[in-house]
Amino acid sequence: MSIYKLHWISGSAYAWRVMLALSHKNIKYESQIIDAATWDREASGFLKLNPRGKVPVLEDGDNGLSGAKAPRKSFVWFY
Ligand SMILES: N[C@@H](CCC(=O)N[C@@H](CS)C(=O)NCC(=O)O)C(=O)O
Repeated sequence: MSIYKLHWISGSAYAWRVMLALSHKNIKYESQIIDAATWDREASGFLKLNPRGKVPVLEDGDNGLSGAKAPRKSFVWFY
């Protein structure tokens, strides 16, 4: 089971960048696709993960790394 969960919306190039990095490092993750048309950030609790309300967010259980660059930089260090 993966410790990572990627929150993303369809068509997000920012999310693709994180997906490519995960794939390149052969890191397994759970995919949490969000329907951008009906997405209620407050109701879903998403703002607790990223107060900016944007995707992608990579959740590792305790933390949420938001943005396209932060997760990729972390992977370079940890993997
Ligand atoms: N600079 C951010 C940009 C993130 C961003 O703009 N994400 C878009 C999807 S591509 C988003 O969450 N849009 C939803 C919204 O703004 O309501 C990053 O690097 O991740």
